[in-house]
Amino acid sequence: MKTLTQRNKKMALLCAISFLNLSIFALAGEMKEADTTGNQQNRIEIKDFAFNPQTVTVKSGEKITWINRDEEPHTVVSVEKQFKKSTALDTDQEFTITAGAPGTYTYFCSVHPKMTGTIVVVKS
Ligand SMILES: [Cu+2]
Repeated sequence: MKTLTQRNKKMALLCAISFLNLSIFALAGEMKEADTTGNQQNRIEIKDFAFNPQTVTVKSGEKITWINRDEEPHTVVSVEKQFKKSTALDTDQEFTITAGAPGTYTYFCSVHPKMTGTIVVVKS
């Protein structure tokens, strides 16, 4: 009878520990997920001489990041001079801006002017 009680106590302890572990895992998972969605929302990939996605909608004050996945250098230049032009981006190099006032803005690559994209900024 004594051994059985001890065993029960041990089981209860084990249960408590695994429950605690699960909660920590769940919490860490949620935080990680929130992080990645926040970052990837406003990411524009430059690939095969095109901006992907070509149009992004962001809230005023949010960041937008371009990353060059081509072997060729590309730039990001605002037609309306909404933001300072990027340097020539090498492969895997990133360029980040912060969206300003609401409006529709177009940009292009000064090396390949046929490459264009649009940023729609809405109120935050
Ligand atoms: Cu280009």
